[in-house]
Amino acid sequence: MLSLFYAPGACSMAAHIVMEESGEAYQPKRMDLAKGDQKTAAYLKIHPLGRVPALALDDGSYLTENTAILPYLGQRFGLWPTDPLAQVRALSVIGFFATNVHPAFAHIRRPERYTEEASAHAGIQAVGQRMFLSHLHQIDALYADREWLSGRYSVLDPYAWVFYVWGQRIGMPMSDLKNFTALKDRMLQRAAVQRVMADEGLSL
Ligand SMILES: N[C@@H](CCC(=O)N[C@@H](CS)C(=O)NCC(=O)O)C(=O)O
Repeated sequence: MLSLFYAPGACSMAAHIVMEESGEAYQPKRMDLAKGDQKTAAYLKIHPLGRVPALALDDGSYLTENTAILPYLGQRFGLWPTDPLAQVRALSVIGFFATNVHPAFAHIRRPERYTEEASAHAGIQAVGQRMFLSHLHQIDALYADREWLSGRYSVLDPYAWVFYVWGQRIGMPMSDLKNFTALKDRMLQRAAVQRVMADEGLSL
């Protein structure tokens, strides 16, 4: 049985939604990031960077990084494209999310990751705000002509949804992003998303 290490409101929301969509029994392992659950010696053996998500696989080994976890779960649960070109396009989107959109948000929320000079934090956060907003517009454009990023619902959509939640949380002008807001509304109709929101204590 799979186990998912996740934290409320974190990027692990994507994998959490996918697990709930799957209908497969799994062990949810809730982490409290504020308390430092991710920095315990036991968890650092699972994820040496001390981050969520992490997935414990059926054979007892672990998988880390959204770039690997989401394609793995997508392939396991039929939430991943089957056409070879569509598959690499999906990887391209996941790469964009993991290496551009998420780090832009980290510049805002975790400037201490980027400098030891507290006086430089405001500048890093300002750059992060600009980058994150510009990426939210890029995501909005991706949804301009489609309901789901891959043509049909896939792991890409819960991952995109994470950034909508974060944008809302930090007061970005999310309602200006009509296509992305429509995606958010479609996601809110899904029972799996409703269950994850209830479990993680989220509201939108
Ligand atoms: N590249 C990683 C990023 C994971 C990550 O940064 N997770 C955050 C939550 S969104 C975390 O665990 N932060 C805890 C910490 O920094 O102590 C991935 O995509 O899986």
